[in-house]
Amino acid sequence: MNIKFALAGNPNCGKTTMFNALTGANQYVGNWPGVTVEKKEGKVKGNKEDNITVVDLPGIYSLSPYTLEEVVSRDFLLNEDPDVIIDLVDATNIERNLYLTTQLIETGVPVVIALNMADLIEKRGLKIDTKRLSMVLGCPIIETSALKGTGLKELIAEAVKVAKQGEHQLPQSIFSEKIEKAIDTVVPVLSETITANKKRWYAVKVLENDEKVMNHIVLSSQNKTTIDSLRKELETELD
Ligand SMILES: Nc1nc2c(ncn2[C@@H]2O[C@H](COP(=O)(O)OP(=O)(O)OP(=O)(O)O)[C@@H](O)[C@H]2O)c(=O)[nH]1
Ligand SMILES: [Mg+2]
Repeated sequence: MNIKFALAGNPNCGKTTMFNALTGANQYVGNWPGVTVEKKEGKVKGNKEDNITVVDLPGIYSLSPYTLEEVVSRDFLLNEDPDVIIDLVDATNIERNLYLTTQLIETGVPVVIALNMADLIEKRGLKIDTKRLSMVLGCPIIETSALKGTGLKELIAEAVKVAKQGEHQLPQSIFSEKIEKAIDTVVPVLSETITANKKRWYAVKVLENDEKVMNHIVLSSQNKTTIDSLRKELETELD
């Protein structure tokens, strides 16, 4: 089976180290279309059964489209249909890293978390309750050390399993009842060209009046009015 992984995570969490460990010399370096942000793509070595491509996304703190790196990452995740996002989380900086994780989960692309720098956690005598964290976030977590090469086999096996499952759990309802209701109103007016698993993400962005998303979406004047009044209602709720 042809499988595509996207490696995403904060700057300095170990993506390139992981990318090199997964691909060996089997990699190609170029630029993302139209921008001078480096794009690294390679084939996962040692997996004979499947043809796995892995893409090293630029390091980002969020998916808000303010920096070039964020735009590149967001466009890739939404338009190029990776089968799985491998989200590298620096286990020594877990709180800051999980902010991006929640945004990645919301894209509707299945996420497998690589809890990286596990060697440092062990050295410090700490233990992270990955079982509980995995339950809360609704995605598998594998402890890894990209530097020492540990956990990589398990990570690939888990990500392949998720890719082969095809369908997956949609992002859960996480907002207040009122916001969730607004999302439910927006989802059906979104075009059929947006795949079902990504509709929730687009609906949230429509409600946020995200400029890049609004430029992509065609709405009837009636739907525009409905969405405008939903936004106004939510503004008062969030004030
Ligand atoms: N101890 C330890 N160090 C690691 C691990 N993974 C990566 N590092 C180190 O962390 C530093 C950053 O690693 P990179 O792979 O360059 O991180 P990156 O995510 O590609 O960074 P950007 O491309 O800048 O976003 C390097 O010094 C690595 O050697 C790990 O599992 N354990
Ligand atoms: Mg890097």
